[in-house]
Amino acid sequence: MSLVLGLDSSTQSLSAVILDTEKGIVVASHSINFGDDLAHYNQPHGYAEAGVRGEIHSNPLMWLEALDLLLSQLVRENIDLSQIAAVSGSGQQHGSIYLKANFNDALRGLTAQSDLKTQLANCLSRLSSPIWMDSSTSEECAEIAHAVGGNKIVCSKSGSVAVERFTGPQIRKFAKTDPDSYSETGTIHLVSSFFASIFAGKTVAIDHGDGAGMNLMNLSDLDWDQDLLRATAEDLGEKLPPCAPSNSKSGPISHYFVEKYGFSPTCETIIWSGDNPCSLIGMGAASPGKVVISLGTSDTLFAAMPAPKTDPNGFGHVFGNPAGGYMSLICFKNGSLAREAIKEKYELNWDSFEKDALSQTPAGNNGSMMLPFYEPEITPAIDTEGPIFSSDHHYSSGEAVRAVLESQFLNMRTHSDWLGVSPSRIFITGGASENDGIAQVIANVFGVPVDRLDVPGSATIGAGMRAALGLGGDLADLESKFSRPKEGRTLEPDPTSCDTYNEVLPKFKAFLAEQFTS
Ligand code: XUL
Repeated sequence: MSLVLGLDSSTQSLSAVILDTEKGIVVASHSINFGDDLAHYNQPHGYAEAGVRGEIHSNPLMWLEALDLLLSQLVRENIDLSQIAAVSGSGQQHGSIYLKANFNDALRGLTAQSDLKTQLANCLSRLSSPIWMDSSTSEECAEIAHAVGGNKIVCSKSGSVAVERFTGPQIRKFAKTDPDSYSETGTIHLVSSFFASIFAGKTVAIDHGDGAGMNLMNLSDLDWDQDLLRATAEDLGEKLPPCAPSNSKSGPISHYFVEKYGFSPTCETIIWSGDNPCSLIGMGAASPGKVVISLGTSDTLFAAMPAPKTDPNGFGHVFGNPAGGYMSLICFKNGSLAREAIKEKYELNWDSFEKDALSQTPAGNNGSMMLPFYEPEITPAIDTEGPIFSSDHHYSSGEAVRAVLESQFLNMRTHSDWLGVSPSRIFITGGASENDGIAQVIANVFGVPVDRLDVPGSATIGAGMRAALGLGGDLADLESKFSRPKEGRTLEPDPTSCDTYNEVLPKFKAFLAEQFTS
């Protein structure tokens, strides 16, 4: 059998691809959009902004219902799941699910006569899951850092300073604000290890890629750090699954999926990883040398690293590379959030965003800039009331579109300097990467050619490739089949625009710095 299934549970959707690893083709792909397909959860973008301190949570039952819906739709489309040899997946990073001690028994006792949501609802010790967009834990970050002797130590141990969206500070806040439910919690899972456990029918490990996004794992031995555990919450070590390499097998698929959807009982499950680590694999960037920009709900810039190197400014992160070694990652919260806000405000669609708006204005936008921070930004950490424009004249649609894109990528260039890599090409992925106008601004701001992959959804493809790697597949072979740049779609930088951006960069940095001093 040469078929593998890769899933991606992201902020707004749950997606699947089936890869034929011998022929090198994508056999099937399918996606459930939480807002459109599961509108009854009232989370149109996959989360609710409920709290007073910037809390952003999702309903884990919605994720479970999405999984049953996705698989039943694949079966309805006559996709034969019995031919799948292995399954793995990718999850939005940092999000956490809190489960009572009955979770394992409930997984073992699942029956195909009912669904996951109904059978697992009673296992939740916390009804909602904080996700990566939640920025409500500044207090807890400060407490964790103080307890271990400062953020320098948190960073040297875990690869990141204490970060609001990371799972450790989120767990601390839960333990402080709802101690009874915290003590009722038997296991805390990441989105990735939660889904992986459901497929395996038992609690499985957290991989080194996603585990590093918790402020709890020590990068030197890739295991939970006792000081960080103690600084975070009582008895935390007992509530976390073990850490394990990303290609670990977790046994044959749960009988639930065999009986309900026709999977083979010999189908192997491989533990899941985070969406960015999976994307690193999908983009063919697992070995140092390639820089990837992913344009999603958040924008991220990441690259494989031979040895961990931490960001002196505290914004970047070091995660485990699913292929072994490390990866760096910088996350910008206002990615598609900001692009969509401008698109809506000027009543554009993606075509007119590029053709009628962006093309009306020159590189550098005649000096009109903006800080496109519709939500509190994390790189740099700035809690604005909304976007800030450098000029108070009314921005035309062309000026606004150019301002949002230029500022996003100038901000990215500014905050990726510490990596010390001068890429000779940049590989881009994510929904917005299909837009040539956006891709061309990246090529011009960074001054290098920009390539895109032949297949959409690098995290989902990467998850499928990881399923194959877990079965002993060869990374170079898989990359040659699934991580090829799309032919004829390379965008070359325009030298005049590159010169303009080199001149604009110090002005953008000064504009950004003003916000911290005003
Ligand atoms: C990475 C991060 C986001 C999420 C989005 O640190 O917070 O990219 O992984 O799914």
